[in-house]
Amino acid sequence: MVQSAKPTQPIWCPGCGDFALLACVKKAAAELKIPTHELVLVGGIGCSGSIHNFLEINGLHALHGRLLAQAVGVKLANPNLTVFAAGGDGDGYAIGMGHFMHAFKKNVSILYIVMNNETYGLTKGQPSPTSQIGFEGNIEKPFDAILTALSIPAPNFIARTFSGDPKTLTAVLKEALEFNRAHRGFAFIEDLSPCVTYNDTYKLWRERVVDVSKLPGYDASDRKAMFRLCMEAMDSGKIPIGVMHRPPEGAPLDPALETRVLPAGALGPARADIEIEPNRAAYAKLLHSVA
Ligand SMILES: Cc1ncc(C[n+]2csc(CCOP(=O)(O)OP(=O)(O)O)c2C)c(N)n1
Ligand code: SF4
Ligand SMILES: [Mg+2]
Repeated sequence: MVQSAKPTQPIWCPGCGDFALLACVKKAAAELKIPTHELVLVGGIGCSGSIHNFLEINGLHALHGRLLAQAVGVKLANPNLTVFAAGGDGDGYAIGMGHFMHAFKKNVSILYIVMNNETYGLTKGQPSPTSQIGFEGNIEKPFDAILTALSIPAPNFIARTFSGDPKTLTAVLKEALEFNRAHRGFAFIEDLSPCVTYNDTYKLWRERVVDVSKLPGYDASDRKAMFRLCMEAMDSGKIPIGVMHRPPEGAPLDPALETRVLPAGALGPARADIEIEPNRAAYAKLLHSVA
């Protein structure tokens, strides 16, 4: 159900990494001066997915793993809105994996944020697709969302951030939102957001994160080189963070989906004139076509 509500107090555990992301989203939207009524956040199911309740924003609570389909629908209905989808690693990389892959291909100008804590926090700490071997009996190697995103050849914005570094997180959020607002396509940010109750990774991640932009050979427009750079960092026990892909400025791009399916300058179906009288002939034609 869509709500444009007054924010409530977060119900997260004290110290949860999601608090940092919440604060940075507020800061990024405020610094970009995006009017509140133009912001929509579609939340997944999980601790992370309740984030829209704590923001002054139009919010929609999606089904588990289905938030991207709903966020894409919102954007196509009204392309002038700034649309976020936000949820957890379980939501996005387990039940929602099919939608995850296709979102990159579709290339709609929305920002998808995954708060990755390597566990199902809300349901009390079971292993998720990103859990390390040995966590709660997990015997599978963790999935890496950045490598998967880099392997899909579409002109998306791709980044990983860490809730322990709010300055960079805010800067990356602002860049992603500006990318969306210029109708340049899909933006994905995986935020490393520790679950202090069931999988407290703050210390470990602080020791292991490495800023990719400081590595020799960094070029965010070169997918192949970035894939190698990330793999090499991971092989040496590091977790690469930073902007992993941004299409080169001014390069010919596959246009974002909303600019391909809607006429130029269209307000979108949500703002179309649906008055009966001026549209009577069009409605009659439509009714005949389905009779
Ligand atoms: C269709 C469906 N299957 C399973 C669940 C149970 N469930 C609720 S949240 C969740 C996973 C939460 O983990 P994650 O998405 O990583 O979010 P977090 O709580 O860690 O932020 C699951 C399996 C559900 N609500 N709906
Ligand atoms: S259970 Fe974990 S993810 Fe959920 S609010 Fe608490 S610390 Fe955050
Ligand atoms: Mg999780």
